[in-house]
Amino acid sequence: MSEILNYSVENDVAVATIDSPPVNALSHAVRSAVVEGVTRAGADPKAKAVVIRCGGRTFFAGADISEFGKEIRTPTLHDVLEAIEACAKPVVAAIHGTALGGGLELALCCHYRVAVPSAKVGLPEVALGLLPGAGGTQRLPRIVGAAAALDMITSGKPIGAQQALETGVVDALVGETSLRADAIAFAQKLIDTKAPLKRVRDRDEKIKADRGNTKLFDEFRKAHAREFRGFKAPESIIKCIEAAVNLPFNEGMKRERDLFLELLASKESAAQRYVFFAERQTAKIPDIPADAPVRDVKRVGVIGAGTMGGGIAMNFLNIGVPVTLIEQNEEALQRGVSVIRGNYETSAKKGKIKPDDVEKRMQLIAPSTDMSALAQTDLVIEAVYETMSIKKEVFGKLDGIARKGAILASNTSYLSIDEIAAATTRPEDVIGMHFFSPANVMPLLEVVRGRKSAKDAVSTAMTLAKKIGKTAVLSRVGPGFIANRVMSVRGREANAMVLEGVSPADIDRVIYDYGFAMGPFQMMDLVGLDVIGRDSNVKTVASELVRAGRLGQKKGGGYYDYDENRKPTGLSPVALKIIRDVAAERGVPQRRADDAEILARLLYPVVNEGAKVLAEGVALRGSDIDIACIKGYNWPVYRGGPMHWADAVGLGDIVSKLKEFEKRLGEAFAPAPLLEKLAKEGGRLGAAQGASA
Ligand code: 3H9
Repeated sequence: MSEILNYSVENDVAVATIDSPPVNALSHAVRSAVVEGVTRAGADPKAKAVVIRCGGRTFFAGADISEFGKEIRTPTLHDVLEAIEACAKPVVAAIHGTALGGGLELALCCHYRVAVPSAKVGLPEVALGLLPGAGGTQRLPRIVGAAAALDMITSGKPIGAQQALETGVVDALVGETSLRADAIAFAQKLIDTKAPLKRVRDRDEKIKADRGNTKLFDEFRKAHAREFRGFKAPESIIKCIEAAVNLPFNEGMKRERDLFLELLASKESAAQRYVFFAERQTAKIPDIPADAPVRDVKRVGVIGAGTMGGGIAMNFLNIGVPVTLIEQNEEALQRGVSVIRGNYETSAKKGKIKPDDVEKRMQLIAPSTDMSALAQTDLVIEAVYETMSIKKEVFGKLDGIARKGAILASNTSYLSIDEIAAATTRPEDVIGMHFFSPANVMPLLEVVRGRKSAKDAVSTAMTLAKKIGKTAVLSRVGPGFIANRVMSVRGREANAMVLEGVSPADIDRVIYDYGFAMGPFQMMDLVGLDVIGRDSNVKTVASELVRAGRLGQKKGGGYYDYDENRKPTGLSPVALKIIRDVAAERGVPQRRADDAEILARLLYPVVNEGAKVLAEGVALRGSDIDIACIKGYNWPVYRGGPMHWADAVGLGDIVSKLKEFEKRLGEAFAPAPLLEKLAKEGGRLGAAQGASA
């Protein structure tokens, strides 16, 4: 018998329990164990019904993603599902944790499903650039109808057990702590009442009404066009659900199979599967084990109640952690507090939080203009002006106030944590916690480990990040850390190209077509040109635009002109003249660039900078750089981030193009030694490790 299968019979009910940590993914071993359990129960004269359940923290979490792209050994998932559906005795799925993807598809092949109230079920394949390829697109619509299936499968969002019960995805909810016994009792009742073997494939009452209804699908496509842009899987999912509604079951299954295989072979899915594992890697720090001790953080202090500080504070208020919020004067403090309130009120209006959550969260703020109020906090995050002397002063003061063992974090986006730490007598307690704007929304947190940062200070920040719903990426000290550093070269090249005569609109279009939400000039107009060029004394296009009263969308337009609804009406002739004037003054040679050239010029230097960040040991691994760019800069996830994308393009091609740029434009383009080395050896940036710091 399979080692991961536990088989027993109780009161006429066979119970097949599969236990394959951590999440019972349907690997070859798990598939074999399920088939063995069902086959044995089918042939067992003592068993009149079968319960399939899992040990550990969850029901099957889906197909084993690490097997994709390799040869799939039999029994395949389809073999497993056939064995279950064809079983002559009623089969009951007993669900706890999350029944996801192939896990839910397996449950949908059982004749009945029961779940504990805390369980969740869903088909999240879309997040991997895939579609449910084991009948999910054909069976789910037969239970919930086409419209609900479209929502569930294209969003990938799981639903709770109660909703699953209401929609008929599960047949009954059972006791939270008595799943096994209750599932057996449920199966016994099926035996006693001679209940039929219900097969989802035979049902059509929920899809009949939509047969031939093309409007439903066309409207769905239209409503989600923006959200689905660039992704392949959502359209394939829609086609499968159309097939479920309009074709006989077996033909629908064939359609699903064909489209699944097409997606599986796509670059987009390869990138999204890479991201799935890369995201989980970021939490792993070679010299700090996952179960390393963390410090207790019951109250957080935030210094600075501006946009950044306020956003940072909200992260903690959202999870019920009280925040002491510090500002220099009462007016700034009150302004900061009322911005937070305004944000919560907007969320409540939109139904994102409950109305009484606004007060609950606001009451967790202790505003103060006196830094000594920070004596009660366990973690202080400083978010003041980005000047080293100011930071040092703040940390020096904090050193005299904070309790022993409190973590002192800076939200600096490019200054040295080591230098800041040196302003205290406890550099081991000092780290960087770099949030991305807006800090309450963007999912990235760069945790910066200084030379002297204590391991438990680092692990506390990594753990806290997860609690506030962020993905933490660990960075060593270095200018701009990871995401800002690698992405800043894209901005540098965009500005340079514009001076060479390339239209900002062409640059924005190329970047948009690549998959970013907007191009760099659209972004600058949105953020405000006064904000972007604030610290610069150099005459730039941005500084001249500001001088001409063009601050961006908010005032006068920027690179683009805008109508009264802030819709762009085209590139501004004023901006174009400023560009020409600055270029002439600097004597910049004019050249043309096609779309491929624009893309290479903007993004190959990002790849190159990533290789430098790795070689310097600032990032732990290439995949961390990808996650930082995806989570911090909305790099399109289906490209996999700059490192994975570069691997897909071919490192050799990137090196030769960079050399061409180097010859033409200077040594800033010289390929990083690590990039050249990997290109020569056939290595991959996405799999590369950072130098040990
Ligand atoms: C599918 O089903 C296709 C079918 O339709 C058709 C096939 C023909 N495979 O997330 P965690 C690993 S596609 C392999 O930290 P949590 C994960 O890498 C699949 N490995 O835990 C990690 O490893 P490590 C559709 C998997 O408690 C460890 O398990 N299903 C898989 O925070 C713990 O994971 C999905 O997309 C997998 N399927 O969350 C569900 N899942 O420790 C994907 C996890 O070495 N999984 N691992 O880093 C999840 O969403 C979460 O893991 C889950 C648990 C919610 C289950």
